[in-house]
Amino acid sequence: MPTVPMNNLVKLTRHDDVAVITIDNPPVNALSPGVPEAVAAAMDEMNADPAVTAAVVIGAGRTFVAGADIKEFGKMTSGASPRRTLLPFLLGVEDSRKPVVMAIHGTAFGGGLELAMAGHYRVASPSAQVGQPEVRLGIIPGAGGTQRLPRLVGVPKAVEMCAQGKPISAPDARALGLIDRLIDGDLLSGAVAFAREIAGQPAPKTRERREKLGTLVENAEILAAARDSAGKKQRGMKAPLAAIDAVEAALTMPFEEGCQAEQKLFTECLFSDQSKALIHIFFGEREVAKIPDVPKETLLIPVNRVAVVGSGTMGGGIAMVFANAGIPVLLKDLDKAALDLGMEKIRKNYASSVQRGRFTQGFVDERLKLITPAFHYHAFSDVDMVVEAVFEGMALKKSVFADLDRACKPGAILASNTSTLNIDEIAGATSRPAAVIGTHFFSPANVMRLLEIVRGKESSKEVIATCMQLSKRLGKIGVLVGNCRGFVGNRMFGPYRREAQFLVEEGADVEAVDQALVEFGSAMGPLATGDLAGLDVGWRIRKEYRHLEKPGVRQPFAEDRLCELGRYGQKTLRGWYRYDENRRANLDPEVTVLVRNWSAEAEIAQRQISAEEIVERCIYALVNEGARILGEGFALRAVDIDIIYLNGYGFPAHRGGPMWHADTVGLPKVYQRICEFHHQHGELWAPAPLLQRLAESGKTFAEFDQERSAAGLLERVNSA
Ligand code: 3H9
Repeated sequence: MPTVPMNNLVKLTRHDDVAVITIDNPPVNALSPGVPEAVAAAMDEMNADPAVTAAVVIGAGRTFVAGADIKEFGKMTSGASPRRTLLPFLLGVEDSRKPVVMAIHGTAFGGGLELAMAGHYRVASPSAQVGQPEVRLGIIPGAGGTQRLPRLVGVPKAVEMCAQGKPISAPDARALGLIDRLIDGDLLSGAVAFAREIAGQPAPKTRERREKLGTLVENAEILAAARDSAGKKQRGMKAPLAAIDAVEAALTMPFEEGCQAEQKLFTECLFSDQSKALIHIFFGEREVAKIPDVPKETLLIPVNRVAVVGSGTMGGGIAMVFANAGIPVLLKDLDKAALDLGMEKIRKNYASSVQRGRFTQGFVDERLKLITPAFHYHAFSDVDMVVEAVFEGMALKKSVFADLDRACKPGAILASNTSTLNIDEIAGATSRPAAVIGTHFFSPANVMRLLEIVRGKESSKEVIATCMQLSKRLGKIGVLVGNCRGFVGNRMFGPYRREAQFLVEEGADVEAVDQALVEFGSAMGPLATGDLAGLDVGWRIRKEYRHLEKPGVRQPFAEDRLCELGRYGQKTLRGWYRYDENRRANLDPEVTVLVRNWSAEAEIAQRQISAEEIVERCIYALVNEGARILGEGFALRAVDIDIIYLNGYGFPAHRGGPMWHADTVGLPKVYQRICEFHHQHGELWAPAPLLQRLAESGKTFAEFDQERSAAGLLERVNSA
């Protein structure tokens, strides 16, 4: 079996009469520069070799080709490298005189699936996945995917896959005709055997097939429904609509023209701010896992059994998160009544997941078996980790941690779900502060992807590394943050919601404030969010910390006053809005009158406020506090803040997070507006020193991250 390396990324091997072309570009065999060229050269060589009857293309390592090289896109849009098109390369593959079998394991995503579809046959391991996830990067398939996929699976499925970006399993792809055969066992031998079976037969070219396409009229309803759904579910995003337009082109144009139409749409998307933002998020989600002083090799603590203290909404949700990941969990509360209530809520939650088709009844039954109620700490002696989720109060948390210190085995991780309290003070209640860490889940814990991992002064590297790794196992995205009040997410959320209240107190309508932020792309407006979370939560915290407020500095009052009237939000069916029994929000004219009266008493001048100002006031409040947090070292990188806001606070992904958004607007402009707000509204708007420094030196937050990372200046996050 002679092997000829085409270059260091691709090799050609002969298995008797079958040529095997192996792409070896770790970690995911992306189509980086050099790969297409070498595959094309290998293809020429095997076509010229009379002893070869067919070829197999396969990926080395853990996957087939997971797509084009995403790193190249940034270089192309910044002009650092020329734009490369893969179309001619794929036409060449399809025009091979000898049949080409694509052998898929792991993932054939994006350009990977486009390559596979240019082959004449596709075989796959049953565990493989295929998809066109480009819309998640703000682009569309750009190498003929929108033209070849509908030819293989029909327009309805192609539209769904290209516009929503969700992958499908190999067995589903087999059922759709996208995969020709599933191969159990060794993929390469199965693919070579398959190649021998089809050798000598006419090789079908995907681009020449039309039998599944149908006509524009036949597909009109599907296309209209897809556009409608994209408008609602991917609100504000351009790529899904472009993907639908491109698939439509497959119906109205010959293949080559369809590809040109796709290219045009692809390029428009690639050069858009949305795509730059989403690519920033793609790399950001991987970057946050990298903690400079906690190397990859750090020993992990095995977590096979856990306990959760407190069976309220958060505790119950956290228990479900562990159970969903297959980890047995003890759920502790003070007495049977509290636990029964907690377990009942968990059952209800699961039942509604079954109803919505998210889980099967069988899955839920298994998960429920993993949750064991407990009344005493003595059941905790063999757990590897405890997450405390009791009521938010320092005295109570300290007493729980003192109990945990007595009950848990040495080496167990003691985590607190506190959202505001000082993790070092909590750790001080134990004899093992190195084992103590914050794991701040977001509500509802079983749904929200974010996990803020709060590093205490003494949290050990093993405990940090384990929690970061555990977040993945739990289906969460873990971001390490420093120990300051509110940590990163909630510390920024304070000024954001403060501004929303100020705006209403200055004359903006409640609905106008929420609507402006929804138009900006947020999942929900800030006032409606307050109603959902419960206005009383912030009210209680503000009462506790009132002594810390600086005299003479303006504070919002509207929510405190609403709470005084018993308007806590959705839970009392009254808050900023009035709610019906199905918790549907309606405007409440009473609130408008109340706020107008309170503002008159406080002598706050009323004025018309534009949607633009509403967005600037709320979003720049986030940016300014984010810059302060970054400057103080409580977040490692600006991108960490972006990832927190996207996954925990419904910030629109296509704007890349608050810090990236500020970069996109331009820091000098953001800084100037903040200075104006400072002048108009006082000290709360004092610009963060880091923001001022970057704006004045013409730098961005992204450059700040890059420069510090390159200079090895990323340090551990601070602990107050
Ligand atoms: C496209 O194909 C457009 C086409 O239409 C052609 C147009 C002309 N490029 O996620 P992981 C890196 S667009 C470069 O942790 P996992 C990643 O950054 C593309 N790098 O592993 C990470 O680096 P690091 C369409 C990539 O096992 C490392 O690989 N394709 C790429 O959890 C490991 O990644 C996609 O959108 C890439 N394409 O998941 C697929 N992919 O170690 C995107 C990954 O330095 N990729 N890296 O942090 C994925 O969804 C996942 O990476 C995958 C593996 C499921 C493949």
